Amino acid sequence: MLNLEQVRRALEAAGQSHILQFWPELGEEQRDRFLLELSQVDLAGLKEHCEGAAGAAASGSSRLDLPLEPVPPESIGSMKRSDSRSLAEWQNEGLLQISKNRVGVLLLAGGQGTRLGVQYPKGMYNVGLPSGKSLYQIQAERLRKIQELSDRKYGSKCTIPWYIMTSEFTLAPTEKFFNENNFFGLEPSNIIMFEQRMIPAVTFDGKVILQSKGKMAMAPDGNGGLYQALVDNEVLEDMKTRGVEYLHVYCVDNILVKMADPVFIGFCVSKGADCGAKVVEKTYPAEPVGVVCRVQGVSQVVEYSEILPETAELRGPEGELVYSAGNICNHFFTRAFLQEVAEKYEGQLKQHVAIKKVPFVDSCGNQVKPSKPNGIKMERFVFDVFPFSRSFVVFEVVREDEFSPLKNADGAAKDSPTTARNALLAQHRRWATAAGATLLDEHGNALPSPASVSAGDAPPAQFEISSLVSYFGEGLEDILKEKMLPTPFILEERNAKDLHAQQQIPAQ
Ligand code: UD2
Repeated sequence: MLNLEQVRRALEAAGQSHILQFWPELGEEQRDRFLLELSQVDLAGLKEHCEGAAGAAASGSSRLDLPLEPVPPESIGSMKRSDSRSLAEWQNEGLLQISKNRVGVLLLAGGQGTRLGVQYPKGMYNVGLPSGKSLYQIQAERLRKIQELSDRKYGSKCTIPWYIMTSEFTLAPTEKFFNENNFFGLEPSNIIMFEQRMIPAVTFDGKVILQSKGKMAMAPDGNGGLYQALVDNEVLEDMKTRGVEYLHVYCVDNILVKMADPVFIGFCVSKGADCGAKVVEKTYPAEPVGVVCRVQGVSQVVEYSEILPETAELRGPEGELVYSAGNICNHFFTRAFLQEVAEKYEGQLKQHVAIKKVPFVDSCGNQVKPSKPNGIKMERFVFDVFPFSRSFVVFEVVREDEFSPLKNADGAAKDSPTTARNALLAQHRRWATAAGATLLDEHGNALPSPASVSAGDAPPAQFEISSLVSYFGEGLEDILKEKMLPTPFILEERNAKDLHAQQQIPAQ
């Protein structure tokens, strides 16, 4: 930890002496905490950070005004368009890599979840499923199941390490939650939590904002802070020691996320890709997902906040969106590529500007809650390494099967707890119907088949399948064929066994 004199000098050199303005008023404990915070900040780079942030905000729109091109078809695989033989081959390849302990998953969970408006990490959120499971539990169980499927196919006893990037806001509660829930049945040594860096928010004239008299207004450095965090926390070394060569990186809030998706991993590995992204077809021009495309021949994502509206709105002859490859924050990386990024490119990653309302203490010591944006937060984006890829591929998936993010509180029309819950229940209903089950309402009447229920109809059948029973709808026929099941119903390992046993008894 630095001492006061060292900090004072560094702040002076950075033109940020105001940070210590209230030092004389602070108590012993507050001073210790503040010094620790200041010691953890990159003081040598503070001047550049502040000037850079103010300059970037002053230069106006960050909208990208360059012509985009769609990703070439030869780099695209698709759950909809690729033939079933290829899909089966990719799935086998993915399961094989998993069985050989070459696959890890990495969760981006350092965000503050401001739009959802809860005070705890989003992964702990319970969207109101019949089982009451949190997003973290759903993910953990999918991980357990895909390990089991790989083991069964290849006779292995494999492990998929789960790396979880948190931030100052999310680390402690996430650790506590996993502990309290017995790591959801996973081996604790295979769950590796680490913290990304925090950086100060800055005013439009380039001054660090004080959140209180003894604390700077800090924010995580965006999900692209991953690459610095991998180095800071020796995560790449851990991957190497475990023999992990491929990483599936995903964001916390997609209730349908296919953890370590073998089809996606197998596709990327078969194509010799160092980098890959899953996409869904965008449904409307302003949908808040980035667009995976090429700009001047280089693969990249143009984020929804940075695409020109007129570009997003462009339509082809059939009325389809021209830039329709919607990023769902599900990425594939080889360890070799991540190593190269860490060694050569991390410093070159683009900085993105977010203008926010940041509560602050004014020069007279008054606490202020601003009514209009007053601060600049700089962020890096996880996909900004794509331009450094030598072999970038895209994998298109079906929205109903793989993408339903939780972004907003209930009441919002889209991406809320209700829409996430309904998406999962609708999927499980489709799986049950495909396996030959008939679901009954509370009066014992058969519910209409999902095909005859339009997407907007609510509420869906309360029929939930534990991921420990089925990862992607597989293995259900033996359990559910010709069964009449009352709802609400939760298919768990225990009752699945009973139903399976009934299936084995020949009809009299
Ligand atoms: C992200 C994608 C967007 C689209 C959308 C789909 C980025 C930059 N944008 O937008 O293109 O795919 O998701 O849902 O990826 N996070 C951190 N540290 C941070 C900030 C965020 O770990 O400093 C995590 C966060 O916890 C979440 C993920 O990154 O798991 C995405 O963050 P978000 O929800 O703020 O991203 P969003 O919806 O703007």
